[in-house]
Amino acid sequence: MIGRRQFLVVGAVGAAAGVAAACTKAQPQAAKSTSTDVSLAAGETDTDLGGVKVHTWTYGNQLPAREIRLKKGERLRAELTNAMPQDVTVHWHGIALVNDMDGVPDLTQAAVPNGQKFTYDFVVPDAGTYWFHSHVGTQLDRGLYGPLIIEDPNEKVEYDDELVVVVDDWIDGTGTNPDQVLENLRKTGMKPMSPGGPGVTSTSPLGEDGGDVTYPYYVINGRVPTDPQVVDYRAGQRIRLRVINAGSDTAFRVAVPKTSMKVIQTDGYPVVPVQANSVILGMGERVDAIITVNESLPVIAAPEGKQGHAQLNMRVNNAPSAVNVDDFVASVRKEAPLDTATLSPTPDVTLEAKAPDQVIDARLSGPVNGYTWPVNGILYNPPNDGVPVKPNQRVRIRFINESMMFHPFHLHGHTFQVTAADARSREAPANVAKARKDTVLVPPKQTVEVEFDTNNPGRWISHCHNTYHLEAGMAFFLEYSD
Ligand SMILES: [Cu+2]
Repeated sequence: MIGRRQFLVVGAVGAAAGVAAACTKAQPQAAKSTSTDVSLAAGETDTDLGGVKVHTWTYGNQLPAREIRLKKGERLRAELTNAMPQDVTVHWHGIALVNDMDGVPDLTQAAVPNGQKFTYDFVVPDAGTYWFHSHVGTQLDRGLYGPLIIEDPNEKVEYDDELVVVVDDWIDGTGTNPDQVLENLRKTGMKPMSPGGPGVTSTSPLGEDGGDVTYPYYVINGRVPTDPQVVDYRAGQRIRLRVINAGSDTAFRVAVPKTSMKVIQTDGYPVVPVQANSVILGMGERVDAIITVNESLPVIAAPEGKQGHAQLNMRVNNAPSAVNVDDFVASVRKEAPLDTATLSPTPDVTLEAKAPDQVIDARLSGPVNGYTWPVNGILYNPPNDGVPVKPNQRVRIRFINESMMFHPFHLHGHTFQVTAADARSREAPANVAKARKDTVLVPPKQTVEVEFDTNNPGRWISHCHNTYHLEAGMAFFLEYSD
């Protein structure tokens, strides 16, 4: 077992190396990498979701937070300030960064109290669609999130424009808030939602339980479907959708009427392209897909196992859309969606096949003892109970879901390869490598196996990306030094 002090040393060395390798934007010619400076002011704000006014917490008074975009290999410096009544952090979801910049309270840093600041400073090694969000308490179910897009100047993907689509389930400021939601779940130990709601269909790969929370709204880029964001395009434009599920308790099926999506990436990593009519995304997952827009059409996200939908409108020639959205949502629910875990990685990101040096079983269960969600019978207890691994080894994690609810499981600091996904293996043979991902859907009563190489020392949390399950203990962490 490695002590806390050693980990702080590891982190400090990594950060110092990052500083030495980078310089500021003012003198880019002198450096291997340029840097981008942003400020993230966490605070309370009044936000208009499109006729629905809510008081919530955001970074920079904006929902989602202003997009951060930089190039692969560049350095990001983000100064977080806190004007909120709770401590806060920023986690950079999916980025293989130095451990002490990972934003996990009690594991990689002390959360930042009201009136204090913390500067995140790290190099982004990999291109793709990522995002950032608070990792404290139930704050992800407020408005503390935003897109993080890393471009690869050498990427060979053709499109004319891109559209970042951040999907979320919304309850904060609607007469309750996420802390009260969690308190109610703990009090009742039961879910307020009856199983088998109208959103449940026989095509659901996630079973009959859509989640623990009933949300009044679903939003895309902070707007409800009755007054959605509108983006103008010319007929025939090829649009790269970068879809991010920033929800806390909701998986979404994403689809565009009359349109086949060419799926090219998931969780920032390229896949062998496939065409899909709809893609299911668990909380924390992302998908990049290219579509051609020939007429005004909505982008739709249908919450799995729940009623309603989220929407964004793509407009061509200022024309209204002819699509009946309710009919389209119903049709999307009838057809099996693409699960990104079944995709094949491109050869350049496929892990070399080798036997694992270590296998870690993570048995997921709950709710037990009221409202707790343990892993291997243990509730997350940082910085205790870390799982030791060794550097430069192949590690396999088997996520064994013994519960009746789906869990999108996320590993920080690494992008694993899905190697087996139970029922879904029928679609892609078990011995064929599947997508590189940092978050994977683990359906009820199924086992999903992932593998990765221990090439980024530190203390890395692995957790369910359901905000309430994480707060109720569904996490563990790996630890290693180099
Ligand atoms: Cu979960």
